[in-house]
Amino acid sequence: MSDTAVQADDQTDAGRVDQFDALIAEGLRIEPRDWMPDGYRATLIRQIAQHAHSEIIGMQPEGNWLTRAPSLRRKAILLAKVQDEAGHGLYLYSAAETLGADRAELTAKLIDGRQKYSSIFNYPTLTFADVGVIGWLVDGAAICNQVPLCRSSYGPYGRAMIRVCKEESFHQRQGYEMLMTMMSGSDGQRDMVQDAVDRWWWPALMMFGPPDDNSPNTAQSMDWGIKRHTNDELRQRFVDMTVPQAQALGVRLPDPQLHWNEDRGAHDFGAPDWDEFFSVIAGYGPCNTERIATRRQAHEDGRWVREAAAAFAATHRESEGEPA
Ligand code: FAQ
Repeated sequence: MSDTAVQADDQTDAGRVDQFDALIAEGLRIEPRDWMPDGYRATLIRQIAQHAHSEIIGMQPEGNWLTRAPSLRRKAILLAKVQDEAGHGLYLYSAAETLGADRAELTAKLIDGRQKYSSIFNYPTLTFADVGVIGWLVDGAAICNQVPLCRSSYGPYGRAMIRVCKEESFHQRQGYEMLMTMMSGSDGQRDMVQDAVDRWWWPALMMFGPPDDNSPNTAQSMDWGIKRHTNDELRQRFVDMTVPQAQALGVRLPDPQLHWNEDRGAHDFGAPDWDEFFSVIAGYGPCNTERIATRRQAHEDGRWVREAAAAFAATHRESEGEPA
């Protein structure tokens, strides 16, 4: 138990709150055994669980192309990337467990539709160019969002994010490199890339969440140091980062309002279709039903593995003389 937690045992509620607030104000980390307000714990469990579910469901759109990758090299890269996403999900479920969440319960909430996962993974991957565009735009947006989360006030979450972000950077580069290759290929390949960019651009902007004036959680999450920037700030950062990359690639971003604003020193850009966003997160996107059905089936198919592992662990404990 940390010193802070030991001290917290002897304190009044007001004293605990003051101590928690002081840690946050000083930019120090909250650790699992430290006292924390119920709302802080619940917010973290919500965000970390949603994030973990996103990584796991996020394996599906690209996983669909593993058997159809155009070369052994592309297949090996994609396999490694999809496996990395599984690893990210597992770190994140572990981080949620440090807050007292039960992993089996989180999975049950995902497959029953009681917890969300990122809207982006409810769109289909129609061609292999989508794999490159997911790496470039989706992993690019994930990096923009997640690098500041490395400084999140909750220790296990921030530390998990450091490794996740390193791997996401590799993912983003492999996507960009694949698109560079396709853009230097045939007209048909260039058209495939442009078509994929046209379909993924707006959903990528939606990954940052609703606009700040319609984001119920942002203000409190920023006060608690869980989030370090608002949704709109990060969306702006992503657009500014991506425009020169699109120019280097030779693709057009599908937004007639997109232009450099000299006064702001940033790009102006159009608004995503927020009705579409809210419909997708309510369960009505193009692939929501399919994604959850696939996850539920995988969970059922893995039941015997979980049962066998639990039985083996119990036998092992018994043979070691530990209570089962
Ligand atoms: N999709 O008040 P806010 C990845 C929900 S990982 C679905 O603004 P908040 C890696 C939100 O939960 C991608 N739901 O909420 C990869 C809240 O729900 P409630 C995932 C969304 O939490 C790449 C409600 O709307 N990344 O891509 C979305 O302050 C390639 C109100 O919103 C993370 O999860 C959305 N886009 O801010 C994997 C990062 N946006 O209250 C495979 C961590 C909002 O009804 C392949 N999360 N909602 O339960 C965050 O930074 C934040 O949670 C936000 C939302 C920014 C996503």
